Amino acid sequence: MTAKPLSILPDPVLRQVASPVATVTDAVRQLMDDMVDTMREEHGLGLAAPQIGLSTRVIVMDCSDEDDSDPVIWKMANPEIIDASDDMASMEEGCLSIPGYRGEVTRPARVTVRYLDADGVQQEMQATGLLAACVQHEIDHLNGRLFIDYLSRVKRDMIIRKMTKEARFEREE
Ligand code: GNR
Ligand code: NI
Repeated sequence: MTAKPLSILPDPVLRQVASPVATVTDAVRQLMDDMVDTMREEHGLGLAAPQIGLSTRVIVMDCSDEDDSDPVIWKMANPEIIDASDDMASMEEGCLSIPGYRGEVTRPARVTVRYLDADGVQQEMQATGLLAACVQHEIDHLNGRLFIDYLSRVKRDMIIRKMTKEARFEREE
């Protein structure tokens, strides 16, 4: 059990475009497991590697589709959205890297994602509902994008300003 410390806005790692995984090695599997531990400790529905300071294209999720009865742990390397519905859905989102803030985000209601699983085997998943919002939120992290980028400029700038002030305060303490 190795939960890692979270990267918090305005940490620049959250704004970098993460690099693809070349091969799913034991080190990548170890990273996936550490991310699951971190996600659970922080009570998140998902986590992307940049959130623990690593600019690499790995995500994990602990959420299910509306029609899935039992929760599923997803571990993905190099996830890619290969299809998205035209119809959109709105959901109140939060982010472990932006603690204390939430906002309504509108995204495609259904997506198809291609990824490598923990064995390095290429898979495709179809997601709707919370899982669809979650996987898009995590893939955004790999592209340096955060849920606040979907809010109005006023809201986004307010959150960035407050989080930047808080970070400065914590450094000076
Ligand atoms: O815990 C989380 N909740 C959440 C709610 C709606 C849409 C996406 C998410 S993901 C988030 C955890 C997180 O920050 N993942 O990057
Ligand atoms: Ni997040």
